[in-house]
Amino acid sequence: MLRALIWDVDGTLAETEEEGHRQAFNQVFAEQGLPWHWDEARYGELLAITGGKERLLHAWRQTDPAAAAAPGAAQRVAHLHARKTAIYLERVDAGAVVLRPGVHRLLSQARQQGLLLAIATTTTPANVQGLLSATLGPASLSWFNCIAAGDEVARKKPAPDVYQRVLQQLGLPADDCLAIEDSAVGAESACAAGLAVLVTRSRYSRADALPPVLADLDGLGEPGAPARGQVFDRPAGQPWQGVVDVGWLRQWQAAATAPAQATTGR
Ligand code: XBP
Ligand code: MG
Repeated sequence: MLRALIWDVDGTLAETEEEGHRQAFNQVFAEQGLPWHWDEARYGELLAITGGKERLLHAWRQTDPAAAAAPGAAQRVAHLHARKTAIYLERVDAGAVVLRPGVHRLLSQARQQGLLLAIATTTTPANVQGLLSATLGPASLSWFNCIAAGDEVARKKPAPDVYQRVLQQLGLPADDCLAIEDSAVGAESACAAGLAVLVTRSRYSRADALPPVLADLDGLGEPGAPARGQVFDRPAGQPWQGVVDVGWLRQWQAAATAPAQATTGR
């Protein structure tokens, strides 16, 4: 029985990577006089590394391995990242990042129907608070029974840690929950925690090769602008077009968890 929706943040609630994070990284590099600029293609590659600090260090190692291994490199990364977070939050506060279509609708409907809500993300906790406050109002933080973010867990996505932490805090088995993700690394993390996953692909994840998921859509859809993709509530999967609502999620979840009736994969 579906009792909780567990939401990813970056790419799922909003197109934060392009509208917020990439711009913020590049602004820090310019402010600090660093000869780095991440264009969309480069940033798309770097998104394989989850977590902004980890992404920075990875890119630094690629361009200047000796400097990235020198004493003080970790502090330098932390300093750059702290400034990047401040810039990101300024952008979010200024309204540069908006929720993806259907997100507000589905969150509201899930609350009305008594589902629990949670967040499982690799981004910094302040970024989650800033995004929710700017887009849904500060009271929306209380809609979520659990928010697990950033360095709270030892291993970031695609490891299952952040989802396992949410399940533990909700006190629910994976079969009672559904994860909503946008990317392969996110879906791998949720799958590894035993969750069925709805993927709503984002700008940077359109070509991702996904693990077996419950649904692979291009969004949640809104009336007049349906989502499109495939639903795997039966072994072969089927094309699907529509507006994702709690009724569909319950139906897909039930099929996925029904013994010997369907699989959650392709
Ligand atoms: C995607 C990420 C994040 C952001 C940057 O997270 O990998 O690291 O790109 O955030 P999600 P920080 O799990 O929400 O898709 O710089 O704060 O780490
Ligand atoms: Mg994501």
